[in-house]
Amino acid sequence: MKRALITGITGQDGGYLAEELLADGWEVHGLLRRLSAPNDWRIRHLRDRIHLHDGDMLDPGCLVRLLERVRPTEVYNLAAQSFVAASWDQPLLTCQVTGLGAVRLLEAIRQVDKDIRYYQASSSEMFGKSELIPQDEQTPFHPRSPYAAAKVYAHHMTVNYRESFGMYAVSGILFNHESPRRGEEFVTRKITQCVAEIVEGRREKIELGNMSARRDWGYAGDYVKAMISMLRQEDPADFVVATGVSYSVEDFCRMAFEHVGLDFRDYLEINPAFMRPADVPDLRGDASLARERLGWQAEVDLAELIAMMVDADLERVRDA
Ligand code: NAP
Ligand code: F7E
Repeated sequence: MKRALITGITGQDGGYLAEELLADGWEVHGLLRRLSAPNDWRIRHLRDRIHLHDGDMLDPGCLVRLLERVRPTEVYNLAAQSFVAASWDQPLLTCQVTGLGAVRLLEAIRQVDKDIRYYQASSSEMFGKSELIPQDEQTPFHPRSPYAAAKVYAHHMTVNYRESFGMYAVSGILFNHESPRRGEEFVTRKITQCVAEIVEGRREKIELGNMSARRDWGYAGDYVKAMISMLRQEDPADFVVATGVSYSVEDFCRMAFEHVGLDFRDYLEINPAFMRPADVPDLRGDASLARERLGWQAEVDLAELIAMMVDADLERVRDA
């Protein structure tokens, strides 16, 4: 039976991954944590095609019961406190969900059925202050935030469960990937949403922090395909997933404003409140291994991604 369980199904990547698996004939289950108000806007269009189960990455018992009930062949662990900036204010929560959450799930798999294939959502943030550019699977980690440190822990534990217990457990070291479904607190979506509001006369300026940070931004819809492919190999291995091209936050901002015929310098205000205690200066991935072994490569470039995001935000603001 082709049956997958996704944690973090309500997040940006969860919906795209569920769509891909459904299109390939898989039965899709998702872990949904209880909130005081529903947060399912990214998967509402899939609600009658997927199976949702209440639970939380903080609760080991519910993870065991969930695996026993669903009996998946593949588990994608996307659940995390994933906002780097928030991780300095909530370092222990971030460690509990983003770091230990992965180990709770690995333990549950070890207990219920060691043949379940496990995907861990590792992150380019693990390279942090690395001076080696571009980064690949061999580049040493230098995490620069509680979030990144928690991801490094989860990453190493995934490798350990693979090497110690012979489990098919792999990590995708994914560089930044964005989409119209990106959370509004992340810089790309914050910019595209502000552009749309400025165009529609609902806002006068945009406040940002570090404009010089460079990121390798791809499209989330492309990246979930690499996740699936990583779980379908003969032998388990970790892969970097990236476009291989980096741009600064300022570049992103300029291109987003240019898409609607505006000059970002007329609207930008630097606000130190958006600076981080420590930032990651330059991330650019070398995804050669993924290209060779998975046949994967990014399809959408930054200009296309920005157009997609600004246009979607314009539509949303106009409809609001
Ligand atoms: P996201 O939009 O922030 O989604 C995170 C998901 O985790 C949400 O579904 C959230 O549920 C869930 N979650 C948080 N705490 C939980 C808990 N205690 N129990 C159960 N679920 C919980 O993240 P994303 O952008 O889709 O990224 C997916 C994964 O890839 C994350 O692990 C992220 O750290 C990692 N990653 C992302 C990128 C990127 O650029 N997007 C790059 C590398 C790695 P709610 O909806 O209820 O909050
Ligand atoms: O910041 C700078 C900020 O929050 C990017 C997560 O998905 O990708 C994401 O982490 C850069 C940083 O993403 C603002 O200082 C400037 O240098 O969009 P971000 P992130 O920190 O790269 C990785 C791969 C993950 O794994 C994470 O889960 O932009 N920046 N001004 C700003 N950032 C924000 N959020 N807001 C600003 O106003």
